[in-house]
Amino acid sequence: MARSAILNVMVQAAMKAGRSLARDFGEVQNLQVSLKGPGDYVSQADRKAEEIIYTELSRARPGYSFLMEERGAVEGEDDQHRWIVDPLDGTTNFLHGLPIFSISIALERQGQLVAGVIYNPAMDELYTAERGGGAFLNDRRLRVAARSKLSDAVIGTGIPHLGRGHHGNYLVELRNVMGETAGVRRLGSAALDLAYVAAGRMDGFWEEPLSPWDVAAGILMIREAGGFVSDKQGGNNMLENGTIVAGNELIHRALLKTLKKPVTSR
Ligand code: 2AM
Ligand code: CA
Repeated sequence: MARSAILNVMVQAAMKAGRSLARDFGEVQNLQVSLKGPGDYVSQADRKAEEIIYTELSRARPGYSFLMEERGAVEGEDDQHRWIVDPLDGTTNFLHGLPIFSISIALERQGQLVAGVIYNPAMDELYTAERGGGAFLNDRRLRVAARSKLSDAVIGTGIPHLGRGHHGNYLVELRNVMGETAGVRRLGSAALDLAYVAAGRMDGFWEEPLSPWDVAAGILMIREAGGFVSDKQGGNNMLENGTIVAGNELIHRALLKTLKKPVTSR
């Protein structure tokens, strides 16, 4: 599989930051982190990874703009290009020694997503996609799952937690989805969830509220794997309104419909 120069830059940045995260994750797992400061330790790991990505990307493409989870928006001279970066998606998992976390890097050109990388350093799984060039897990071409019925589908989601999201509304959605599907999974890294939908490991996904860096690379990944992604209204404003629904064409449509239902009695 031949990668473009720009995708290679993104892969190098993700792998380098991934090595740093993997080292820090080892410390968390070995309980070297004092009980008092695991949160601080993880924030440091997060910031270190972001610094590596920022340095690598700005060295390779000086002037491109950034939107990063920790640093926020950094305007470059080149406003046609913007990196959208989450240096550690799945922070809670990382903190708890659960090896389900990822680095997500997307590139926008004139407002359009053109390249994406999602890397899970704990499993050494590298997902890449380029607009028009398909999506890959390491060297293997990806295709979304072909299941056509919601009743056969495994659907990923994110459950809102303390201080975040509308818990009552979410429970109505969950109740409806759990009643119509083969199972619901909650992994804790939205970027990785979307990569799993692209890889056909899960048939669909929905979550809110999410930030642009959680989903930018995953949106391209799924579309390049032949899948469908929209916001909860069925529009294309996932980065703006923070809602996302994904799957193959049929599952995506069915999921959108199920999420709009009022509470069912069953
Ligand atoms: P994080 O690990 O980078 O915080 C889990 O359901 C998903 O939601 C993860 O991708 C997580 O990203 C993201 N998330 C956690 N808190 C969030 C917040 N306050 N706003 C948006 N996304 C959040
Ligand atoms: Ca995130």
